[in-house]
Amino acid sequence: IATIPAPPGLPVVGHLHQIARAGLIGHLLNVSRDFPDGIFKLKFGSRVGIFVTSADLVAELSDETRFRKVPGPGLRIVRRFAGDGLFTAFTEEPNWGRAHRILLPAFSQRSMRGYYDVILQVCDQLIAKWDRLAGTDVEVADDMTRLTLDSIALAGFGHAFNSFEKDQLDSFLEALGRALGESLNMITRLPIQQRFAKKAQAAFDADIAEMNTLVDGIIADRRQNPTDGNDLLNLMLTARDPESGEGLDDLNIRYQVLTFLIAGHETTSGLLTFAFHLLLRHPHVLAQAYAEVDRVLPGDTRPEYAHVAQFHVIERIIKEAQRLWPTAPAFSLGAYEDEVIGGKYLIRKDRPINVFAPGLHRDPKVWERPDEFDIDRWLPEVEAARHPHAYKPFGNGARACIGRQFAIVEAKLAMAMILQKFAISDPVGYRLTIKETLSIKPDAFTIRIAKRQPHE
Ligand code: MNH
Repeated sequence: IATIPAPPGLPVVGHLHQIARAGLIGHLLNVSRDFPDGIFKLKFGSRVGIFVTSADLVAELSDETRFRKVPGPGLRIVRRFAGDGLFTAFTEEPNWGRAHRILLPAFSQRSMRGYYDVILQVCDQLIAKWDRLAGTDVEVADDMTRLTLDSIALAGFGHAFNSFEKDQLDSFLEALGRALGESLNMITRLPIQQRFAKKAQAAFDADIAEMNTLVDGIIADRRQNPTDGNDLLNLMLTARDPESGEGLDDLNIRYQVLTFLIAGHETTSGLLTFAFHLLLRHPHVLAQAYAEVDRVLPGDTRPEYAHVAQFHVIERIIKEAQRLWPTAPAFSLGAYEDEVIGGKYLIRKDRPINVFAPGLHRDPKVWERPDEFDIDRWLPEVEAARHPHAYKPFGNGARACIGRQFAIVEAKLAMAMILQKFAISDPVGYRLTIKETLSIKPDAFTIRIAKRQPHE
């Protein structure tokens, strides 16, 4: 049995003081480069976090007979507002299996076809806004957030945020942003600091109350104005678990609605923002994307659902963006019993151990030139030959992302529609800095947009 290696740190705070500078994700990425075996631990005050970045070790952790998702410290704080909703539930909690079985039909191929028209409608609003702004610089993450929040709210719950009609982002997003930021603060604060953070605690409670007010309004509205069809909210309100015969209780429905409003927009908007950043850094790939869009959607062709499957270059761009900058950068697993991984590292039963995706996605034993943006890694024959556990942007197994099809369709459609209509450029030469909540996105990234001329 070997001890899990750690970088040098200070006795009381451990490695906390080193984190502030590069941000948690940047710090973990830096540290992971010093541990080519792909496992290390860091001390956050009194707590120890174990991080895994080797594809071989992740293959073991992905064995669902030995390990399952166990929410780590961050998600345990998010449980204060998302409770036992799908994302933050422990795998053994009855409401996880119940909600999983009830909501899975909402992500079938047939349902996706239905959501397509809603997503298209919201993409139209983005395009209309950018048409008005043509010739100026736009804040990419903000408009991607408007797009993804509005589409999950409309497709899942029939709720119209109408974010593109407003200059300010919805106040729900501000409450959420502060609550997620505070969740992150809480896990990197020492217990003594936490006791003195009374103001932050009060603000956290107020932000949760504001989010609940919105969610309760959405639920009450549907109860008063029932609709046909099996969108997410109708399934939550009426469907029964085929296994137990039970439906979801009112508190759990509140948790699920909030969970989908959060999980359904944060990561997809970050993905699109990273993808545009990477495209502007790699003009030859951007040119390939334009060529594909002009081939699949010549002139003013209106995109249809069947077109989405034809965007192969865009799909590879999205996959490669998710490799370098997976917007849900970590997930945690726990062993059912004490386990040894890699033949020598003891993993204690139920103790959360983190898969750090930006590190895994650059495991030097799997990925050549790991820091390089290269969409040809996703040519079918190249992808087929790859280590099966080297890429986990959507998590693993039964607890993997339930919304991944929704996210991919939305990201592909949005990127195609933007490239069909606009020439994009980066006149300031943006240098990537990452904004971390629990997900990651490029901070303060703007691009210049111009209407494309017919012959361009
Ligand atoms: Mn999503 C779980 C990443 C888009 C709803 N999602 C996960 C997990 C990852 C993830 C990783 C597993 C987390 C863990 O193991 O702790 N999700 C993404 C990314 C995108 C994304 C990178 C976009 C890109 N997710 C979406 C969308 C929706 C959604 C869109 C909803 C429409 N995700 C969820 C839900 C879960 C989840 C719900 C929890 C599933 C479960 O545990 O049953």
